[in-house]
Amino acid sequence: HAAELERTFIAIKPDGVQRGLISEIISRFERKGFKLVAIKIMVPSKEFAQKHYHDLKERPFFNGLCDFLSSSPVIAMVWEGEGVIKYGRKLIGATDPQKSEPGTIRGDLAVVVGRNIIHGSDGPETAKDEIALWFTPSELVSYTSNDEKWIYG
Ligand code: DGT
Ligand code: DGI
Repeated sequence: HAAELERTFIAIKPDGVQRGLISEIISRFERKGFKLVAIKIMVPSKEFAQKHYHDLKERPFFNGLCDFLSSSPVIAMVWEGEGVIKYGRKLIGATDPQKSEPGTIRGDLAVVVGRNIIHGSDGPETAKDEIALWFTPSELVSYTSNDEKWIYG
């Protein structure tokens, strides 16, 4: 059984990188059984951040949010696996860390909504758009991992 080719965009935001949480966050996706198919570190420009968050452009915190995302390095990733879009959001937890359950990334590692350390696509359409915004097709690496038969049976 080959894993369905579902992919999601995950970013560790400047606060997560600066706080030394890169390996902690990657571990949680890795140990679950999801597969990393693209990764890079970059400082997005403000214009790029505005594109990423275009859905929020009417919100009062849009400008501060885009300034923040472009203020320091971000780890951009694509993760693959069955149900990874929806379950990735579950691993991440609620947008507001005050409301995220313990055991989730934001619940365990963040305190306020403006510094919630991680982004994850919220559905199949945004996953497709965000992957296309952050990565070129050749940066996405398709491969079989040895564990797959033990993860999927
Ligand atoms: P910073 O340091 O860039 O995070 O800036 P802050 O801490 O002043 O606030 P930020 O960036 O989260 O939000 C920018 C502005 O938007 C800030 O003046 C407060 C306002 N704001 C944030 N969230 C909300 C909200 O949910 N409703 C309203 N009405 N205003 C909000
Ligand atoms: O997909 P999420 O990151 O969970 O949530 P979202 O797409 O609704 O919002 C994107 C980011 O915007 C979120 O990670 C943090 C920020 N944000 C959302 N709601 C608020 C907010 N920031 C502030 N300051 N106030 C908010 O109410």
